[in-house]
Amino acid sequence: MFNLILFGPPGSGKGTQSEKLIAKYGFKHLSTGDILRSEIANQTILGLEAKSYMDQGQLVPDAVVIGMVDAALNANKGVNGFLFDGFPRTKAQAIALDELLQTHNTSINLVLALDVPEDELIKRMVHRAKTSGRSDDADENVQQKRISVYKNETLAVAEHYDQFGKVETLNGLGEIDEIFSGICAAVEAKS
Ligand code: B4P
Repeated sequence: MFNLILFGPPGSGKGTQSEKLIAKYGFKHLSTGDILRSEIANQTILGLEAKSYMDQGQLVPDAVVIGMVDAALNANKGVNGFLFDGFPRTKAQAIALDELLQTHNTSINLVLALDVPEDELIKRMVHRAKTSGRSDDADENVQQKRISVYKNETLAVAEHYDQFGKVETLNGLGEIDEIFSGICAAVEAKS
């Protein structure tokens, strides 16, 4: 089993590259952002609570997200590996993920960190807002908030895995296919 975390700031291309990785390697995709958006679309209680955080560019509380991931791991026993996209986003989530994976007798093999400059992140979110209908992409203050949350809370996730030598940083600027080739090389070097 090979478990991969795709890591990076909002708009760095995690979702974009995840789709390509799944098509090539058959990972089970676990995107907390996608699960939360589906809860919002279905107007569940969880979705309504999550929306208030997401619309402000804040993180949804750890306990909510960890519970979702726990449920997804239990519902997908026997897969060849998970691709975690947008999770973990705090050190507490990283520690919880390690513990959950341990109960499934597995662990994280690789954390791939996409490095993209801030001005490009904003450009991509503004562009995505035109087609995604995502309320968290449309507002400049919310975009800035998401980037500052990333710096203050999410960067600690890379530090957490770096102590175990599991982090590879890749340039996330450039052609999507070129970035994908670098990602594949890193995955294959570790598998
Ligand atoms: P996410 O759904 O995880 O989304 P993201 O970080 O904004 O985007 P991603 O990096 O996937 O970018 P994409 O490929 O789409 O999070 C949304 C919100 O959900 C969070 O703010 C938070 O509130 C909540 N949430 C999610 N997980 C959580 C957790 N674990 N804990 C707490 N809260 C959580 O790329 C962006 C755009 O760039 C696209 O339009 C794409 O086409 C374009 N693009 C991609 N690669 C490109 C390239 N190489 N060149 C040019 N454009 C590119």
